[in-house]
Parts: sequence; structure tokens; C-alpha cells
Amino acid sequence: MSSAITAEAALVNLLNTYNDLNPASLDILDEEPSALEFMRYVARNRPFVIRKGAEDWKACQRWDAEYLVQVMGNSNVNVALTPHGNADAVVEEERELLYVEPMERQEPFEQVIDYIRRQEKGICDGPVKYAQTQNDNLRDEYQDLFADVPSSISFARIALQKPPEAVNFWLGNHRSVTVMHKDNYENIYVQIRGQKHFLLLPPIAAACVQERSLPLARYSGGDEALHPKLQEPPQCVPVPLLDPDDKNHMSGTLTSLLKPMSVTLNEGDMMYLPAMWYHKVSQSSGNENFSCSINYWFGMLPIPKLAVLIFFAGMTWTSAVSSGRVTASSASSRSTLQGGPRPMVAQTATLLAE
Ligand SMILES: O=C(O)CCC(=O)C(=O)O
Repeated sequence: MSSAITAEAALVNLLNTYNDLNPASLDILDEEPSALEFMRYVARNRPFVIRKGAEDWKACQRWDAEYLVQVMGNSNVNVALTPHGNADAVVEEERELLYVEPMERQEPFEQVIDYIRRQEKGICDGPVKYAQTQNDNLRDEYQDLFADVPSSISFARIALQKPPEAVNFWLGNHRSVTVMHKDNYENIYVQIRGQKHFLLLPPIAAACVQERSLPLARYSGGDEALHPKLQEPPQCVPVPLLDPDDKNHMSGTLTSLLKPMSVTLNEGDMMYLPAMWYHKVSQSSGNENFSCSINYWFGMLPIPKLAVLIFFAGMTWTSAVSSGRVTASSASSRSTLQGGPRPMVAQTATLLAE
């Protein structure tokens, strides 16, 4: 019997056990949790949504296009350009898969929001633009808007005992989709205008996402002809290939056991997305013809997260051993993987996939 069958049987057992122990939907709260209640979600690594949790924020009350232009005017902001709205995506180029980052440019804010809105209405062609730098931009290039949101999220700051590492501003339209990925941050995500549609998969999906190391490229060229250009010097990055929206991808022996959670954030909704959860994000524009979000990234607490990962790895191990298919030598080679420099998730994926 091949070792691949052994590994698959162990993973099927693991995914079934995960599904038995965890609901396939996320909790919907109608008010903010206390710091202690929040900490319980962090410890259990479970997301939640607070419907209308941010509806009192000045941002939710004031941010229409006119106000944003009034505050930001012509100041230059970073904007990501892609041919099809696929920033940070896997692209096939001459039969080779590449991981392609968007072209980035500085443009006057007024021009950016006007373009995004016209494109939403279908009255302009050209590349898709998305303001999405994820580099603490709300406390930097958008700092004049920062006064309209809380400087931190108090239940998270108290529970995690630290301020947010980044507060990010996102502005786009329905053409932009953020492909499935994970982040090493506890994420408090707030929808200000329009809607965001999240597909979520727990970290255990690492066993199924088919992470591959792909050459890194970036779109370059003129507006009419953006094309991927390989990074110099060449560099490879680990990228999950699984698309949870693709029925073919989700019909495999392992992937059919995944239960993606689908959640839409409406204006004023707040979500806690635990660190290392996979997420794919698409968006719709509201009356203002743009979608705008804010998120707070808090550094993750290593101990509860590590416990979750060790638990998953331990369950795989236990199920493999109880099926009588794992030998002592394979046990020691697994544990040596844990000492390496790779990120924790990648290590666990390797453990689970072995
Ligand atoms: O809003 C988006 O397009 C992506 C959000 C995201 O990936 C994140 O908050 O980590």
C-alpha cells in the first residue's frame, strides 16, 4: 500500500473530526464582545461578525465621494493597477504559473475615486484600480481621514495587550477580487461603503490548498497593455492554488470535506478574522459606486495559535498511528520539520501533507 493512501486516510479523518467539532458557520453578534469574550474567540481561533458594529463611526456616517474628495483632495495616493482586477494573483503565462503583483502608481486621490466610480458604472475602460496598499496607509497617506475611525479597537487592544500594527484603507469597485490567502495577523475588518463578500477557510485547510512555490512577477507596461514581468533577481513565493469558488477544485477527496464559510459584510458591519484563516474577498459597490473598508491588523499571539496548530498536527498523527500505518522513523522526520525557519503554517501544511 502506498504512503500517499496512508496520508490521505489520515487527512480525511482529521478533516472529518474538525467538521464534527466545529460549526460550519460563524457567530453573528449584535454587540461588541468584552475583551474576555473576544479572547475566547482568539483562543478557539473562530471568526465572528458584529452586525452594525461600526454604524456609529463618523466614517460610516460621512464617507461619501464628495466628503472623501473634500478631505483628501489632490493628495497623491498609491493605487494598484491590474488588467482584470486580479491583484496578487496566479496568472498563467506561456504555460508557466506566475504569482503576479499589481503595478503600483501614485495618483491624485480625486482622480482615483473618480475613475473607480466611473468604471463601476461601466463608463470607462482600462485597467482595474484598487487602493489597497496594506501598509498602515490610513495612518499615513490617508491620515486626514483617520480622525473618522477609532484609533484602535478597544476589545482587541485590551485582550491582545497591544495597539494595531497597521490600520488599512481599501477603496475599489466590483471589478477587484482579492485571491485566497492568509495573513499572520488578527484582523478586525470593517465595511464602510458597499459590501465585501468573504469566503473563509480555517487553517486546517492548509492540508488541501495545494501551496506551490511560484516565480514572483509584477504587472508593468502602459495602461492599455499591462503584462507580467518577472522579478529581478528571480524569487519564488509560496502560493495556495485552490480557488474555493471553483467547483472542480472543491470536488476532490479532501477538498470536498472543506466547508468554506461565506459571509457578506454590509455597511457598518465588523468582522473578526483570526490570523491564518484563508480568505478570498470580492466586493460590490453601494449607492456611491465604490466599496470602502478599513481593517486593523494586530500581531497574533503565538501561544494560542501554536496550540491550535499542534492540535491539528497531533490529530493527524494520532489518526495515522491508530490506523497502524505510521512507523517510528516517519515520526522523527516529522518533528525535525518543526525546527526550520519557514512560517508556522507552511510547516504544518508540510506536516499534514507528508
Ligand atoms: O478587502 C480585500 O480586498 C482583502 C482584505 C484582506 O485580504 C485582509 O483584510 O486581509
